[in-house]
Amino acid sequence: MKDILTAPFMVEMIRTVTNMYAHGWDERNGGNVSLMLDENEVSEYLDTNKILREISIGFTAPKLAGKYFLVTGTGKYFKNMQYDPAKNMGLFRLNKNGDTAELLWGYSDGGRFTSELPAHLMSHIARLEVNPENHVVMHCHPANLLAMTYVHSLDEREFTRTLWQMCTECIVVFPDGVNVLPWMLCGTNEIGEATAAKMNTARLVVWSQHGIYGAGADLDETFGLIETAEKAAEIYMKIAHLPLVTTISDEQLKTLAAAFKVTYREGYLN
Ligand code: 2HA
Ligand code: ZN
Repeated sequence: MKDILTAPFMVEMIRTVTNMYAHGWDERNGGNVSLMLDENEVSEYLDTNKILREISIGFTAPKLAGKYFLVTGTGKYFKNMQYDPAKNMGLFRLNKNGDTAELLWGYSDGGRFTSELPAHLMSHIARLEVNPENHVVMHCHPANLLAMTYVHSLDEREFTRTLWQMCTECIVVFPDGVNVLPWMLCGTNEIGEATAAKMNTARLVVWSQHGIYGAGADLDETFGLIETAEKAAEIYMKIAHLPLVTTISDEQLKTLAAAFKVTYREGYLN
């Protein structure tokens, strides 16, 4: 068996959460990431018959039965991930019933997966229906997106239009827009179900006064989605209190969508 710490998926995961921390998106134990893996990727590094522990997930996800996931740990700090990956993350397979995590590696101090596992796995299911290549769900607390949920309408069309108007490339990066949940209690199956329902129509879901969820084919794409939305929110927070003299018009947004051949969210432009 090869050393799992040299696996490309492991190296990329550690680099990504370290970078998320460096961006200020993941204070203390804030944020969580899940990466779906193929059995043949995992079996180069781990004996997939050697289950270390079984951990109930508290709901059932039969559509993900038998799937492998690398998931950040509950209460763990992204700041520390690179120094002790086996303590701060775990790799598990969901059992045949889709209700138990079969731990194959990690959570070495007796820990377990993020408290937001319902939102992660339910979002994986929702995104896989739209894009069979989806592998990543990412949650974090970027300051400007969060700030925006205190001063901007939470209407999804309005929220999306504002972000599209803040940087020219936003409509190209997230033509599907940003969906928005009102404040809800985190760490529950209810917020997981609500997030997954929002993931049917967009890869970004804002949790008002809390943070954001992103989904994508790989870690780079998902990071880039959140990074772009957060940059737009930063521009908004810099200008929202100033007189608006110029913006990107709906005609210009349509020109961008046509030039970059993206299908923008229906009905979101006038
Ligand atoms: O504690 O971000 O939403 C990690 C979180 C919970
Ligand atoms: Zn959070």
